Amino acid sequence: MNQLLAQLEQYKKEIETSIVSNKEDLETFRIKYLGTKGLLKTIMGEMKHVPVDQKKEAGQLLNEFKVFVESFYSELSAKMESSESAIKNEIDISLPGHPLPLGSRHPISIVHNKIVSIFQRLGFSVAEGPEIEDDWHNFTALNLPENHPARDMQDTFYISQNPDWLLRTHTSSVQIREMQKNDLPLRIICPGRVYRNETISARAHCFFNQVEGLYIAENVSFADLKQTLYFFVKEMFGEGVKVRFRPSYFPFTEPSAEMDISCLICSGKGCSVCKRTGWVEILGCGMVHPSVLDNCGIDSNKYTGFAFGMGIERITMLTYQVKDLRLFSENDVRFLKQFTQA
Ligand code: 2NL
Repeated sequence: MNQLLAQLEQYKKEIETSIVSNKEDLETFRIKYLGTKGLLKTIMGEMKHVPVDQKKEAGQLLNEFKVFVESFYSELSAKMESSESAIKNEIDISLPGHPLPLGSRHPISIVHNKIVSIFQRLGFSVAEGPEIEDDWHNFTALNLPENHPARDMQDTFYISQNPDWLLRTHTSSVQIREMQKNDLPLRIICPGRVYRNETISARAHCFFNQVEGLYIAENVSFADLKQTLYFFVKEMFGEGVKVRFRPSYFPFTEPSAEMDISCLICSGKGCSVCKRTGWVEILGCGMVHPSVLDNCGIDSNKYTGFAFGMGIERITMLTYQVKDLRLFSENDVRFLKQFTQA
């Protein structure tokens, strides 16, 4: 019986390694193994020499072998059929496929992702909120007085059905909502689209993207603000870039500052991008005004915080030397396909 088993194993190996590459080979295979004088018939004939007490077991083995040979043959012929029909239809299956045209990421998204990942490494989480806001979250809570020009119809898009509703003019309104949750310390960045009623030009648009940041805890100082923004600039623009702070004014911060970096184009020598000053402004920042904290139910005697805000379009224009911000919203693929994730 072991002898029979070994014999069958050897035949199996032989069958499995047989080369069948065309119709003639296939027919030769069939005759050799399955034909009327083929191997299968021959070894089936051997059954009569098997002693009676072993017939059952031998029969089983031979039957398994038969099933193996037959299914091997039908697989081979099926394969042959499909490649035959491919040839008939003149499909050259060895040719490479048609390339799929791939899109590319929008430059604003590339820069947005980079800014977000830098602040995430410093422990900031991303917060989002509504683009349609009420007057309180967008202006009042931020210490913007009743007669402030930003509140003017000229500068802000109001929703005509309800004079209390408007399109947010900054993502500070998201930070106000986060502060109201009163879960301190708070360390967030708020990226998103904002709207202002500006005449569209190479430098201004009625919608653009912003990233604002906010850190509130006990003993947060202006030194923390500077260190955070130094880190951001080094990661965003590289080690060689210089930074300076200038005093400024915002109703929602005190003290307030604007941050400049040395011009990326002329490295400070003076060119048209930096208007020959060697510096370009990239963001506004400051210590959160105590009234803003109080407006959100945060004890301004216990907590302090810093905040900053920057325009993503502006950073993107500096990074890629884009001269006209309208290109970002025109969806011209000739422009868009030039940007690769750095
Ligand atoms: C700019 C100036 C700034 C803030 C944004 C802020 C937010 C809250 C409280 C206090 Cl909730 N401040 N945001 C602070 C200073 C400057 O943005 O020129 N952005 C493009």
